[in-house]
Amino acid sequence: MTELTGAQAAARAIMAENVNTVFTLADGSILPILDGLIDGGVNVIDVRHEQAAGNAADGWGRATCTPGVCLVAMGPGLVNLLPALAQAYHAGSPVVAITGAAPLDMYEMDAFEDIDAVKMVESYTKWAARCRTSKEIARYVRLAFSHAMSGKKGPVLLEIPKDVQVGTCTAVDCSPADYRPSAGPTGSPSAIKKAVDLLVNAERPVILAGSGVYWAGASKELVELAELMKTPVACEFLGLGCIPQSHDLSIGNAILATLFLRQADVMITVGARFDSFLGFGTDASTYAEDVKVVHIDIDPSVIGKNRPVEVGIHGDAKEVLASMLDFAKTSKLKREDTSFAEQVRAGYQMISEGFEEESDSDEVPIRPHRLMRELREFAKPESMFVIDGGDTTAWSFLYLHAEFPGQIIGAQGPLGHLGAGLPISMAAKKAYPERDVFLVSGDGSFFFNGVELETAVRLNIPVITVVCNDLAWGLVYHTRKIKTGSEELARRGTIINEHVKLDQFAQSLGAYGEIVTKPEDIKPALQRAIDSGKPAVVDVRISREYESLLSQVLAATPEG
Ligand SMILES: Cc1ncc(C[n+]2csc(CCOP(=O)(O)OP(=O)(O)O)c2C)c(N)n1
Ligand SMILES: [Mg+2]
Repeated sequence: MTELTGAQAAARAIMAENVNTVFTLADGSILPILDGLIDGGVNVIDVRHEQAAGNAADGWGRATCTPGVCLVAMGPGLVNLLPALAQAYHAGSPVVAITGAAPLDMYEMDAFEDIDAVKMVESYTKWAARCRTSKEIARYVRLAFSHAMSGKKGPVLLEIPKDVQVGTCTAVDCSPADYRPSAGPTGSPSAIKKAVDLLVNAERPVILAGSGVYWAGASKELVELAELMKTPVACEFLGLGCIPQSHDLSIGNAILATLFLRQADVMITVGARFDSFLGFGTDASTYAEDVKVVHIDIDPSVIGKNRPVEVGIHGDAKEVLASMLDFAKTSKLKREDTSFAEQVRAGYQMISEGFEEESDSDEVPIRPHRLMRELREFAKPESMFVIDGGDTTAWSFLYLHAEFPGQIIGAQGPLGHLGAGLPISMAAKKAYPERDVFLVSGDGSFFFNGVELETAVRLNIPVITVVCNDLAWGLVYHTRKIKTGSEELARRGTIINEHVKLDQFAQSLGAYGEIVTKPEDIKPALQRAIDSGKPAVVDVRISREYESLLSQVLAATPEG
């Protein structure tokens, strides 16, 4: 048997998970593991802030549906990681975070930089543990990956004290197939039958597909079921693109689709939570009072949580949708009536055309609608978009289209935490180097992690950042303006220094940078950014005149 250090055993167990890229901000407390990974040929992306390491690991998880790994310094490094763990936790993204700790015999002795890591991350991880002996390390690493990937995915933390890393053990190699289930829960057959019966007998059915469809890789089953049952599909978060937006049965983003949800008599909600974006499932302006809801989710705790359901199915979206299809096909059940689907799609197209008209503007400063359209027209079919910001997110979801799963990643996810855009884009570009990856970011959001351009330049990760620059925390500004009618009040705490030049900021870090002020210059500037072969920032100056739909919705809520 081969004798190894604990750190080498950790590296081997991580590599056994097919991890080829990790994100880190290192110190001595984790360097032995990093050494093991580097010696094993793993790509190490070393960033400028631990939050970015965590956000990038989350981005890797979201872009690839495989675990994103980050290693951060003990104590203060882990403190900086916390927002990224919270973000990944809400997004259900599989992040395996590893940190060091003071030697075990200094435990609770006020060792320098030592904190109670497990306790600190408890609320924002699915699982967190300290590994106490070198021989247990590989087992703990496997446990960490299993927890991150099982059921509803999410972040985990493994703390490995330095003496445990440098101690020795013997190698016991396993592959994930040895310790992970090959499929998720399938859902109860009687519930599946009930769900299909409801769907087939519905007059106005709608499917609401959330991130759970994406995580389960269930896009094919979703589209097939929708086609068999002539049922329109609205998507939210990572569900977007699980049915191509150009498909005749797509009615786009769930938030816009609320207009159509109201007409539904049966709603199949799969892999989505009835949270505030979905009016908690009860909002009278969004849902008919007597709509029958089938709720399918990998997390049984969300079923029936905010609204009663007709049928609740605990299961993996792919397994359940496949079983629904099987049952429908073997029982020769399908819907023939296409009239509701056609009517709803026509309504969706009419709304979309309205937005297109609004983007037909030569105004300077550039109208945000126009910027979004230019960007959509410029991008290639396989390009990916990562979106970060307030109004910027709202405009992006209106104008950018997802034709495949994961084409648009909303960096904030359900937590709404701004600033993860650049690290997530870097991870997406590392995962798909052949694709153009555009970060579409608000100016405010870009500032949180903009310094990671240094990482992108140093490690040659040519992400193209398009800053929708209104020199403001635009969403906060607009919401206040709508609420108070006062420009003076709206400006309080929301305006950014007009001397800011993000082209120069980018250039100072070795990236390509340009400022664009006229709409006709957007596409040529994007082309120059790509041709530079470098990470790039195209700082597009947009008008602050226009209120996004999101600001209007928020202004009507008490918390807005
Ligand atoms: C980390 C974090 N801090 C604050 C907020 C509150 N917030 C939501 S939207 C927004 C403004 C975003 O400004 P910007 O990125 O410039 O995008 P814009 O709305 O101008 O398009 C703020 C501050 C948040 N969601 N996350
Ligand atoms: Mg802004």
